[in-house]
Amino acid sequence: DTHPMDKTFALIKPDAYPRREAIIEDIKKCGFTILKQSEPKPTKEQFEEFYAEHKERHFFNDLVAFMQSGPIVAMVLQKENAVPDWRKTIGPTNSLKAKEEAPESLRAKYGTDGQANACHGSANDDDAKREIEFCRVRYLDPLHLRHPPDIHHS
Ligand code: DGI
Repeated sequence: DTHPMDKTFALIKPDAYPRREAIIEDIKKCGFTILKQSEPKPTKEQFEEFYAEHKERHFFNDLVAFMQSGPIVAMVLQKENAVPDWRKTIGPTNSLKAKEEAPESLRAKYGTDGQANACHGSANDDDAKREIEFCRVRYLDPLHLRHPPDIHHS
């Protein structure tokens, strides 16, 4: 028998960063435990890798530029059935559709349209594992290495 994945990866995107505190309250109210939280600053190349599955899509360059347009919050969320439950909590990809079909969803409440949609959530267990690991090894930990304490500059 399988052990269900109880963790998923979430981002608060730049458009919703100013409302991150309200979103984090909603996340907790929905029963998720925030295991890790940080404000990474991925490079353009790191976002291109994060969204590699979309690299042939017409919106790819806009998507990468949007993700780099301001600060983000990265989180590892834990809950029973974390992956599908987080997808349901954020709602449909396009915030305009979310406002019609799932008005309580985070993309309805905090997003604007098909690009500025407030939140990211892993689509499946494999993506969740990859994205949690990607964030850990590629831009959470290295961030601190790229910004050493001031003592190294003096
Ligand atoms: O897994 P999702 O984020 O719900 O959706 P996805 O994996 O199909 O797309 C990833 C992100 O790419 C999505 O959150 C917003 C952006 N995106 C998707 N479709 C379009 C888009 N952006 C633009 N500008 N136009 C699109 O058609």
